[in-house]
Amino acid sequence: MSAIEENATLHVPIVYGSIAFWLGRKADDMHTHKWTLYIRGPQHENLNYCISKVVFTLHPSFAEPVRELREPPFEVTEFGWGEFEAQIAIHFKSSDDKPVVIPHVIKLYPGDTRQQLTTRKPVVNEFYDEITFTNPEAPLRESLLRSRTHPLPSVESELREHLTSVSDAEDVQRLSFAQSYVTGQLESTRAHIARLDAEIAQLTG
Ligand code: SLL
Repeated sequence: MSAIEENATLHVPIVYGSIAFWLGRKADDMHTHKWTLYIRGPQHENLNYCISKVVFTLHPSFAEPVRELREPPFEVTEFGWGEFEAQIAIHFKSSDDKPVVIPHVIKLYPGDTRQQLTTRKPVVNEFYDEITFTNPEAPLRESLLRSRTHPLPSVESELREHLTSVSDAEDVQRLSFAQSYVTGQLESTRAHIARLDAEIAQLTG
């Protein structure tokens, strides 16, 4: 084992958030929205190689507000009427890593108040983050290192169609495509200017 591996800091990218559907005509006073609070892999990959359980704490107005999930999908779906701040506690498959607690506001309404409520477009309030493991124990370290080179199984969830895959690779591809488009446009504009300059020179010369 190399010295670098012994002192390894390993990062696991995660995405957490909430997605809320307005119920429209099916809404009543206590149930205006159906929402889901979740933590997931950025590309919907299964995170159970490092996460042992996720504990979601909801507003006390919900029956049994503390919900514990030991298997993915790590999500809780409820019907409700109000926005509130929930807690997501992530527990890890290692004895020395303390749970990470993330507060998260379940948003039901679009930020832009001029936007009409619609049952078609859910309100997604989602964040990308990274869990850092410093010198993880051998079994966890091995699974973390393995996850870098071996594709992880993915998790099926009804929400998948509404939640995009978040990946650096896609961003890099999009940016390099944009860059080559801009370069192409610059070149053709330069050529156009050169042609016009030549025409002007002919007409005036
Ligand atoms: C508010 N801070 O006062 C918020 C609290 C609580 C939302 C929102 C319960 C639903 C149910 C529910 O939606 N609670 O009891 O079925 O506006």
